[in-house]
Amino acid sequence: MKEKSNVNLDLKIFSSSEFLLSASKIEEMPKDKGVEIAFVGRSNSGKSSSINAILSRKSLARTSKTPGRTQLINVIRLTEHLRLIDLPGYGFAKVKESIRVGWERMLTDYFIKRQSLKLILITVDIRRGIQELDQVMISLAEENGLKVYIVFTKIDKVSRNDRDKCRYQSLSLYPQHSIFFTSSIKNIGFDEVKKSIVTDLSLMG
Ligand SMILES: Nc1nc2c(ncn2[C@@H]2O[C@H](COP(=O)(O)OP(=O)(O)OP(=O)(O)O)[C@@H](O)[C@H]2O)c(=O)[nH]1
Ligand SMILES: [Mg+2]
Repeated sequence: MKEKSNVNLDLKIFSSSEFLLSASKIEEMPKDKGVEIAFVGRSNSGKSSSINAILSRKSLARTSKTPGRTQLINVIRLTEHLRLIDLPGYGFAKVKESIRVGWERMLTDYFIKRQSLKLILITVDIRRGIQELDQVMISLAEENGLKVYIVFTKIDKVSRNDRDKCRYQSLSLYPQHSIFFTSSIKNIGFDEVKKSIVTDLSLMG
């Protein structure tokens, strides 16, 4: 069992945030205390944009049109006990094999070893749906006792029908996990994400 942590909780936790550091490996991260919430997902799936939307910041987490931009673990501090983590994306084909394997190993290591990690938000570009690597990550999270949110991004790009297809895919694969439909461009869906985070953190004690 991962240890419990004290976090003072309401929606105000999202109102003041600061960029803490970028780490190239887990050893460079802050002390493994308190609670971490990590954003994982394919390159370009909208992790950094989702973090900015949740924090109502324009560019605290750096976004990019070039997939694979976030190559470091970016750590954002919300409170003394609570951090958001912007992880490098996986599945970017154009990255050198050796680098890609290194990142994937680092992600695996982080999931397994990090005591403060309690919740992961998997961002899924709604135009792509949940793919094999996403499923690998979700399984890894489950095996390590982490709570999982499936966050579909870029819903401004698809019809309601396409959105429903993803809902069914998600419900049939993962009926146990919460799903969210978001657009950072139109600022849709993030209030629900924030409320769930607050509720789940409260339940963790
Ligand atoms: N239309 C639309 N575009 C979005 C949305 N969210 C992100 N994008 C765009 O998608 C691209 C990638 O967004 P990022 O937030 O940088 O994605 P990321 O997952 O952090 O990418 P990496 O760090 O490279 O893994 C950028 O061009 C964003 O502007 C959205 O809700 N709607
Ligand atoms: Mg990013």
